[in-house]
Parts: sequence; structure tokens; C-alpha cells
Amino acid sequence: AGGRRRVRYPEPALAARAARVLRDNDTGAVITAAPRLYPHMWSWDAAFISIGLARLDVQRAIAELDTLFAAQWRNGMVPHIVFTENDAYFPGPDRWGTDEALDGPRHVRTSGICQPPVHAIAVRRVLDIARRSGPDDRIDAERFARRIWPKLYAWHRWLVEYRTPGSSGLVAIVHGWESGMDNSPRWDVPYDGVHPGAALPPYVRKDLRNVGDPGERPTDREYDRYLWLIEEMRRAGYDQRKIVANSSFLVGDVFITALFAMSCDVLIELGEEFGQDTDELHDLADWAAKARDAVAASCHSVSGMARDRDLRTNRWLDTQTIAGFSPLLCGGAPDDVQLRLLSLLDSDRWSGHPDLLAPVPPSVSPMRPGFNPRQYWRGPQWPVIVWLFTWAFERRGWHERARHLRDGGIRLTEDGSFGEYFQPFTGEPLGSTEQSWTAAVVLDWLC
Ligand code: 2M8
Repeated sequence: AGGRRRVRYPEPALAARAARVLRDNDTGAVITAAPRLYPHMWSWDAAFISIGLARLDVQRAIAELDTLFAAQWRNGMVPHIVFTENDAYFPGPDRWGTDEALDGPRHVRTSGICQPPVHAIAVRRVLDIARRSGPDDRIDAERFARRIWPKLYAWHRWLVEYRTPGSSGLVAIVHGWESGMDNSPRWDVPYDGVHPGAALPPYVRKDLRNVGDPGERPTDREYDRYLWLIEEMRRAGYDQRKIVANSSFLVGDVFITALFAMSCDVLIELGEEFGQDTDELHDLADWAAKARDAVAASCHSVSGMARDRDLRTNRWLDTQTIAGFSPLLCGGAPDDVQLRLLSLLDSDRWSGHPDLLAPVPPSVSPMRPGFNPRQYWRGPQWPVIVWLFTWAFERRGWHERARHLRDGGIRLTEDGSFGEYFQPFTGEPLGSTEQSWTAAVVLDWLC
């Protein structure tokens, strides 16, 4: 920033630093999402972390996913946070108050919502890496894939049974945190319909202590809404049917729906390989097809961009963000729409913007009014999102595109800070540094 030269680690040194971050963030029980800002296990972070870990120690990668799935709720939900003893993060387990929830796990404390279903993708990647790393790792990873499959299936079934309400076919979220893109402008309109009541218990944010500038994090007004939704869920006793019926936030999330379709595909492949029940494989094929159709049906007739849907007001949400490219991840959109999206992605509105330090898509287009290059999910580039695009493009056979994005991802992260997110023009790391999932995806790119 400010004309200062950015450090550029050569690839072997960068990989060594990334490995070091994962080791340093290991409490012995879990790898925390970040050392100070996020001292617990997060659901989708753990999936990406396991992919990075597989490059270092397959056993440790397996243990991480086992720990997450040991906290799976009895109805199938994989919780968004598995809490450690650390109390430096708010809201912690007491505020969530899930201990009394009927479906909650008994031996571990968790939050009461979920996060994007990328876990099957992680299992697939860990397995592929283990197979290349040696016979012992291969045997362990195959046993693991067989053992975790029914849990993954139950998690996917939960998303269909409880979280695919109405006719849009989109997987719905009941809190912006479930999207993983907490304060994305995607959620501004639905959050306008969330009115924190006088009964919102007072609270003190802890996140602002751990970032350079409060402007990198969501606002207090946004936090009041985040906390109010928790209050509503607590009152509903974390009964999913009640929450989906009554919560003041219910949105069909197109990005999660695309990830869900891809994860179902992966789960089918694994299930076929390991001889899982054909009825369950049929379910997965059916869910994947419906999810893809829902993503395709959401595309705007002019821009081609996929859209979320506010299920409380039954309106499409036209805000253009990185999530608009969801059909490029999972496929299924008509060819002309796909071509439009690819050229938009390459254009100066997105990855081709002339002032970007690294040619990878930011969370919001720099051309969009309201774009904020420093604020969290409102503009910065996120290495983990770039990784998802590289993975999906590789799978779709777009090797050249995948390689280009991967090179951009390295350009973004080669300063060795392992920032949580980056200022797109200067490459300044923002939010936390030594963020585990950033280190993990860099390791995967480098190996
Ligand atoms: C961020 O979210 C948490 C709440 O879940 C927070 O801001 O306190 C998001 O970037 C989310 O996607 C991520 O999983 C989490 C941990 O890295 O941090």
C-alpha cells in the first residue's frame, strides 16, 4: 500500500510459511480458523483446512473432518461453529444457547446455524491427495471416505428436507452468516426486513479488537441484526420448521445451491466407488439436478447473472456480486448465458479491471456503486473463493482458465501474510492475518 513494495515469496518459501500457519493454529484438538479473530472451528473453513492439511499430514486432515462431523446435529445439520474453550470470540456458546436444543449434539457446544456444504468436495480432495502420497495414506483415506459418506448424505438430506422450502428450488438460509459472505450487499434488502426488538439482550463485540481498522468489519447496525436473528432462533428452540416458517430472514442462496449441486455430484462418485445404497445415490442425483435447475432459473434475462431470492417477499435480489457467477461453478445454464457470464467475468467489470493487483474476481465488482475495497464481503478479494472457482473450472475441463486463476491467487497471496481478504488494488491484507483457510488453499495451489 501507499507505494510500499509488497514482499513476494518464491513458491517453496510460501508453501513453507503456509504449512507453518496451519501448524501454529493447531490447538491440538482443532485448527482454529484464525489465531485471534476466530479461535474456534468453523464448518466451511474446516473443509478447506483439511485440503491444505492433506498436503502435510493425511491423518491430521482426516481428524479435522472427523472432529467437525462429531458435532453434527442429530437431524443432520453440520453446525457453523464448533466451539473450543477460548472465550475471545463473540457470540460464544452461551449467547447461542443451543445446549437445550433437541437436535443438538451432546458432548460439544456449537452454534445453531450452518454454512455452505463444501465438505464432500474436501473429502474428495483429501482422498485424491492421499492416493498419491502412499499406500498407508490411501488405505486410511479410503476407510475414512467410506465411514464419513453416510454423514455427508445425512447433511445433504437435511438441506433438502428443511432448507429447500417453496418452489424456487434454491437452498435457503436463515442468517447471512450461513452464506459465509456475512455482510455481502446480497443481503442488504432482506436485512432491511429484520427489525431488532427491544428485547435484544445487550452485547459487546469482540471482533473489532482484532482488526487494524473497524471499517474492515461489518457495522454495529449489521451486528444488531445478526444478533437479533439468533434471538429469534433461540426462542424457537432451534426447531428448524419453526425457524423456516417464522424467522424474519429467509433467502434462497444461489451460491450455496451451486455448491450443493457440485457436492452432490462428488458424493455420487464416492458413493458409487464405495458401494453405497442405490436409493441414496438416486436421491443425490435428483437433488443435484433440481439444484442446477434452480441456479439456471435464477439468471437475469439481460446480464445472465444468477440471483438470490428473498423468500419472505418472493422477490429476486438483483444485487450483482461474485455469487452471480454461480452457474459457472455448477454448470447447467444455457450456453448463451454461460458465454455471457464468462465474458463478464473477464471484463473490466470483474477480473479484467485494469487496476487489480491480481486478476481474480473481487467479492463485488469495482464498478458497482457501493463497492468498498476494504470492507469484508463488500469488495475485497477472498483467496478461498478464488480456490472454489479454480476447483470448479478444473472439474469442468477449463484447464487454462483454472491455471490463470490459480496464478492470480498466488499473486494475491505471495506476500506470505495469509490475509483473510485483500484490498484488490494494493494487495493489502485485511481482517485477520495467518487465516487458516488462506494458508490451506495456497498449499493446495502450490503442491
Ligand atoms: C466470517 O464469519 C464469522 C461469522 O461466522 C464472523 O465474521 O465472525 C466469514 O468470512 C465466514 O465465511 C467464515 O467462515 C468465518 C471464519 O473464517 O469468518
